[in-house]
Amino acid sequence: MHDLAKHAPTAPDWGALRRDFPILDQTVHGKPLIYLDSGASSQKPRAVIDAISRYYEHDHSNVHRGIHELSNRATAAYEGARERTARFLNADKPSEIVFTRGTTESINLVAATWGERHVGAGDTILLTELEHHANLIPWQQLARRKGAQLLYVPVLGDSGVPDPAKVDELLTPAVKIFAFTHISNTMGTINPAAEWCARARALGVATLVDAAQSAGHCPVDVAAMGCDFLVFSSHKILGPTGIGVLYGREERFAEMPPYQTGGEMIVTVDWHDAKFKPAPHGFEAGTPDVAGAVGLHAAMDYLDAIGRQNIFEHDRDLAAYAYTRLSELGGVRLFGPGTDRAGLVSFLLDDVHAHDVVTLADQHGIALRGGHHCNQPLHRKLGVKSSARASFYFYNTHEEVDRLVEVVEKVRAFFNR
Ligand code: C6P
Repeated sequence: MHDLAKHAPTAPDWGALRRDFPILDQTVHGKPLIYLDSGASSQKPRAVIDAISRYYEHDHSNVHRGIHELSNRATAAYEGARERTARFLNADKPSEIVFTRGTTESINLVAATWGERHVGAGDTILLTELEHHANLIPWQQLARRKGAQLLYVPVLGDSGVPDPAKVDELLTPAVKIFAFTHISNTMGTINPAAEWCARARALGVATLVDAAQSAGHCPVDVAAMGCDFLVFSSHKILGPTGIGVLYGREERFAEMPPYQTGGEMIVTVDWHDAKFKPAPHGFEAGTPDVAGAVGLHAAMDYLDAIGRQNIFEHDRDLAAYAYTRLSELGGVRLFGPGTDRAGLVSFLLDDVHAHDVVTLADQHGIALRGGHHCNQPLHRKLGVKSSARASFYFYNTHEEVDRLVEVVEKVRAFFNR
């Protein structure tokens, strides 16, 4: 299926790594905090927090504008983060990395520029039923503007696996772009990104991979994957909020008109016309989030020092354990693949609203997410309004999963009184 199941060479000291996260050392409602909501946003290690403080204490200025020392330092820090991101993704060049506000803005940028230019009336945009609203609504809006059609690879019920036969059927030369999530934020499905990109490429179809749930949790190599675009958010990979990444293959960026216009993205400006810079700066109008880039750089260094393959194995192991333990309780409906899943588990208790599960878990210090997780059509297809989700990172432990299972049992007992 996917190519991520290789074995990690050395096991990191997970307990020591956990102590790098100051926020985890606290009680909530009188109970030790158990943070199982990293799919929404990860916590930050001291190395990231310190890198941002250091930048503001010593190096901050605006970038690309000044010739003074601080501006030069800020520019070096910002461009250094771009170079680091290119290495993080194994991109060919730093110029293939554009900084945005996050996954959502990255996808909107591609839909509004590449999509505006390349998608026309009668064309097809192919998505899967797993897509987060961020990888659905921008395409919906584009399709509406252009008179294009949206098609979805259906998922096979609660398994959360996109139907392989339908991928064969729907991925045709009529498709302009196939935009899909690498890891589903509700189901934990790991899609075969390299395989799908190769098939799309052979048909001349562009690809966009939503790596919001994968970039910080497993190796992501755009060269091996063969995608045209790949997007993710810093805040889900230990970095700060407010910054994200758009990887674009050089030749794709070259065929895109500007997105936002204004300062820093121009070569020359006249009263009635302007000439624009190429990527990456041509897609980064205005003052960028320099401190965010510094924090993201530190996060990528931290993750790669642990090894993303190690993290992948760790999170998968926890999710598999949680899935098994929860499935042993009666009356729990579990979503997503039974095996071969990423580090999150969504579930529902018979006759108990997900919000009640999450609220009661919170009383025990456990942070879960409850709701539709920005996957409303998917939940509707499953015949439910919402689900509860536990999402794991390398700072979580088996003991925390045991505690979650105990609390879910308590919730069930409470509602069955
Ligand atoms: N999912 C979750 O709890 P932003 O908000 O731009 O950083 O990321 C959007 C996004 C896009 N794609 C996927 C697969 C995602 O999981 C997310 C964010 C969070 O599941 C918040 S809804």
